Amino acid sequence: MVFIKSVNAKKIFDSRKEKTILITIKTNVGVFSASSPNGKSKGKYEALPYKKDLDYDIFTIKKFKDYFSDESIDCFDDLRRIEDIVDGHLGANTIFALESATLKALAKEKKEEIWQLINENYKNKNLKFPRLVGNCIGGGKHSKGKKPDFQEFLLIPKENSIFESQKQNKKIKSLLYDNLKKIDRNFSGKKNDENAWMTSLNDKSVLDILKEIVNNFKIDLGIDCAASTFYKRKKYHYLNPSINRDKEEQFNYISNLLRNYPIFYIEDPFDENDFVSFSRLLKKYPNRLIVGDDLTVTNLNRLKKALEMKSINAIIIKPNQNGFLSKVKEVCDLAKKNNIKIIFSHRSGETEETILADLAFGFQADFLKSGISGKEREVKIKRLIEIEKKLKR
Ligand code: 2PG
Ligand code: MG
Repeated sequence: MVFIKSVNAKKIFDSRKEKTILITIKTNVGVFSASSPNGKSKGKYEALPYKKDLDYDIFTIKKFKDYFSDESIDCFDDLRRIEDIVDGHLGANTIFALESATLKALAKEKKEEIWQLINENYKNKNLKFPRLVGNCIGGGKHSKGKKPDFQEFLLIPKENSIFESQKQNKKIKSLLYDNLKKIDRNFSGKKNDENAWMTSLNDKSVLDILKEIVNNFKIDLGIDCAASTFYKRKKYHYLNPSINRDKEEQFNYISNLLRNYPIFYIEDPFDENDFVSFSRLLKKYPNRLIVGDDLTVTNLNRLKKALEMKSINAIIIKPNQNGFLSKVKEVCDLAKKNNIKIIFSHRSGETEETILADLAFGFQADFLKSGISGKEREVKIKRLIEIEKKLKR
């Protein structure tokens, strides 16, 4: 049983040097901290990170100290007791960090790993590891200058272990450095918010390079278009000023890309309100992963709508898009019941928090999207490798 005796909160900086929250709780089993990341290409329907702002949440959470200490937490579902106290008073980043710190305390008290707390039924089952999804080249809101319109070009290794998958992703990422150097006259070796290469090439030229990679390595290819970030006034505004696509033109453009390139995974190809275009695409390409992120924002009602409309066959789970881990669980459960693949994901502004790996494994996600390099991304992958090693022993 865990009792929270006191709670403290402070500002720390994420990988983009933006402020975020770190929460520290004192409990009967020790002191535990956890932090939350920050997104940049945020979905319109995400929960707000803070009730008013970060300072307000830091001030407010301390006031709940005496209420927390009345509650005992003995299993994952008991997190609801904390949620009942903070609901309506704090933002999603604050709640996620608080619940994460509480899970760390509970793991310690039970002498278990965090992932083992998530679903008791998984304990004796044949557990699978998520496949890595690593951002190798980036554009959109995460990059600067002349750049691809799409936000992320993703490598998804087919290796059998996380260790080998990460090795593969690193190898290909450094190979891409050489390729970009040859092809992109403006390439200077700079990295973007998620430590992916910044290039002045356009989307198709990047895909041409990656097509070769897919031919030569055991790897699948993905893209995150983050299309809501450039959809305004009923048009998709591409960086080339002569290209503005309306809904139908965007649908045809994306369809052609899927026809001409070996794209296994495509995230947010359309605006976050356009469930219809998503479902048209899924109908046309049922064997590709049509992934909702800004569309579904780790929200049960948005997922229900996507299911009704048959818009997606895969969903991004970002715990801080929601905040409440009990609700994250509901979203995962409903997705699984409907054969929707689950991708746990980092944010573009990350901290050195590793709990994402435990959550991904605990919820038996199909994929973990956590970049390729940069310490904030690598600690999560290393944590997954650690779990892998422990289970093999
Ligand atoms: C995304 C994410 C993470 P952000 O769109 O999938 O890669 O970006 O955290 O900026 O929302
Ligand atoms: Mg996304």
